Amino acid sequence: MSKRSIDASRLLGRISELGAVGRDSEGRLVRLAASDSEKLGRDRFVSWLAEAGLEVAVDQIGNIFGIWNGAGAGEKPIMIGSHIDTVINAGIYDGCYGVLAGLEVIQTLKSQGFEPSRPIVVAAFTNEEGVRYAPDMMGSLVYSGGLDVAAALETVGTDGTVLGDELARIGYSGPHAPGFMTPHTYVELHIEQGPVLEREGVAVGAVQDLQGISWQKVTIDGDANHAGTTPISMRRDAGYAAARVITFLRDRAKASSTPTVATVGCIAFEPNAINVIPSRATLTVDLRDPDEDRLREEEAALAAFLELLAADEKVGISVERLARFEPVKFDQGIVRLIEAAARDRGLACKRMTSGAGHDAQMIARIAPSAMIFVPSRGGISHNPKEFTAEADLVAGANILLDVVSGLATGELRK
Ligand code: HGY
Ligand code: MN
Ligand code: MN
Repeated sequence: MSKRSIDASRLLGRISELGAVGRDSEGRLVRLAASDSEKLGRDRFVSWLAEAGLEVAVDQIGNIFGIWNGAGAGEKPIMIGSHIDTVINAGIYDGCYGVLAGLEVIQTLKSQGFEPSRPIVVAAFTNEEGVRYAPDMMGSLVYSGGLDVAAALETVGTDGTVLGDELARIGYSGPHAPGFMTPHTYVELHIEQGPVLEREGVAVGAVQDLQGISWQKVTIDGDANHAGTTPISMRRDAGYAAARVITFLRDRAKASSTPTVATVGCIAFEPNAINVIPSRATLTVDLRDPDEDRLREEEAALAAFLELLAADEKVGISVERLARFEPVKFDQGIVRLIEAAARDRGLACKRMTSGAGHDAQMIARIAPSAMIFVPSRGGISHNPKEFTAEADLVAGANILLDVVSGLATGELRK
């Protein structure tokens, strides 16, 4: 029997169509969680769900679900999906590819008269990126019971807005309680966002685990003073202290023999004037490692360094925890299904660890979960240059199609 295949032009057309939604005045893709531009993306996705004849459900944290009840109504659903919120000046594939491929898989199966033994649901989780409201993967974290929905809705964003107010304002404060459907299984298709698959010429990644994530906000308080008249020895320079934090983190990560990564993605000075020694610096620290003990070591090393730095530079330093997720192992059975599906299609497949955070790491708390990766050109992501070749996008969606239909009927060997 010839292999089913998704409708490539419908999927590719929707990826580029959604990629055009929510661009700012400079043409950058910026669909931050619960913003007006994200609402445009949400509305477009919901219109496609309705076109596909799916039941649309929205929960209290704004997670959107397209539900195909089919024959197995009442059974735990197979859930597929990702997110459609983006970072600032994003590429068009991160998250959106997995959501749209999930919808495409359902539409393909429906159109071919496939009778699933259980409902199949496509999900778009709220605030996966965490750029406007921390932590990231918030919608799936709440859905899986890792964060109380009321607390999440009270989150104050980097712009001073409150998430719950924004979701209500854009019309996505839904009635369903997060977790209202416990998935039978969850499979997330995503671009790799790293260099491995392309470098090794492998078409499919069977993601078996995901590294730990630690987000902190560091505030350094010194004294504003005159840039011209203040001797170096008399300075309490918050800006210089912040620079020492950045170089400390890079030097440690570079010297490490493990895959530890450290990033300072945001930094701000006060009063931020060319001739005033900064009185305050605020910066964010993103630490990641696949090994929990190593991640703890890195957090402890940073804390010890900040103590020394405060004394050395005569500044005050405070730290606020923004997110902390331990490494996650995915379901080996689903990983084997992904490998079997790749093998059956003659595609090379490699087991991998995910460097990026994903909704799958949260849904793994309530259901067997795993991920499928496809190659990213140059390993680039969170950047408008993010790109995956059409053939790879279609191949990944067909692997998702095979895994889902296998899970829905038990066809695929584990
Ligand atoms: O931070 C991450 O890894 C994801 O893009 N939210
Ligand atoms: Mn993503
Ligand atoms: Mn991302």
